[in-house]
Amino acid sequence: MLLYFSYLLVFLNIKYDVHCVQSKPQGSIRPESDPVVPFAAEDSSCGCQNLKRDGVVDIERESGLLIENPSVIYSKTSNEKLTDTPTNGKESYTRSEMVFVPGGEFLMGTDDPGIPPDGESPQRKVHLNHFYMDVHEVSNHQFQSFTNATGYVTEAEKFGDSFVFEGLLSEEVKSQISQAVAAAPWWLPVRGADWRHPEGPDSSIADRLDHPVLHVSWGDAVAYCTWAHKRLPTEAEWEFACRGGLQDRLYPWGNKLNPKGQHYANLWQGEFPTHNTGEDGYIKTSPVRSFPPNGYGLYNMVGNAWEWTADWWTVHHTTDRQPNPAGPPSGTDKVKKGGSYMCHKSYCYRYRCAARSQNTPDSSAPNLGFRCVSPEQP
Ligand SMILES: *[C@@H]1O[C@H](CO)[C@@H](O)[C@H](O)[C@H]1NC(C)=O
Ligand SMILES: [Ca+2]
Ligand SMILES: [Ca+2]
Repeated sequence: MLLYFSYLLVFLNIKYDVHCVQSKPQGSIRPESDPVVPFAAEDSSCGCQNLKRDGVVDIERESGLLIENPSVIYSKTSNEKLTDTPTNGKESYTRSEMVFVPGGEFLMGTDDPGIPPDGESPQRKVHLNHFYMDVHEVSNHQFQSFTNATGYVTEAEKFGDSFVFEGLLSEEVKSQISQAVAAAPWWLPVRGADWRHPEGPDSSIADRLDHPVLHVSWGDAVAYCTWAHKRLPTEAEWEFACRGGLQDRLYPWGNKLNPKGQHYANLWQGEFPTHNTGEDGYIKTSPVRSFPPNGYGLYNMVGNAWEWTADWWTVHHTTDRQPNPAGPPSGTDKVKKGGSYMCHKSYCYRYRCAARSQNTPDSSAPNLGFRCVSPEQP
């Protein structure tokens, strides 16, 4: 914690200019050679990760939500498909549509890492068996089917709180919070914040049932997938799926972030952290079927919500060809992939297929969800 604090002090002088920090898994130490440089694209100090229940809070700050009237330049053509989420009938929600991902050999990671300390490199040959994957992030409605059927209580509900951005909170909720996280004052542990109440007790998912479920821990995600007779993808499966059949490209659709001026993912536009223009149509999450799907028919692999994977975190990878790699046998953090609606290149260039980040398994956050896979058609 002390060590962590010393990193923070680098940033914490100017309120609202502070954007993010990074903490390493407990016990590990940031190497001297790993510069802490905010606002650089290759910045390793991006805080897209690490909300920890021991009080170490660390994630990109959603200060854009403090803006009262964001200009929403709705990108119609890129979002045309967002309304086709099946909202009639529980069945379509409970049993998510899945697509076939063919498997085979692919190049995992990159030799041109955007954020070297994240262990994006080396690029390495990986062979995967085929599998089926949910076409979109697990939605609130789907998760509700699960909890209705099983009575499952999420970890955030058991803990009684989860982290929420200050900018998202109502004045009433804010006024009731006495404990802030000293090291990261923009993150507040909010009593009663959970998947049903993403911004605290006075918020609701009623108007976003087709958005990704949030505030779910790794264990919650595993419980859901198990219930659905599925499992979490390995990091390799997730990355293979993200690439959509393309080789060595940055994004699921290619190398250009905005082909023909269109948005292909729910990210952050504008200045981080002061202004989220919402140019892609969304300041917060978007429906799980928004934006064009990739070559395998998968929606929002990058952006919208981060997605848990099955693997424990490591930054050390063998260059030997690996068949169906599943990560280290143990660890402290789980790998998450894809970045979120809060990612901007200036501080969180992690909305690339090779990019990765980590959280402790009991973490829950307002920008972290998941989707499941299955070896056979369920
Ligand atoms: C879950 O149960 C609640 C309360 O009975 C109901 O309103 C809701 O529609 C149910 N959701 C699903 C997905 O079945
Ligand atoms: Ca957005
Ligand atoms: Ca996603």
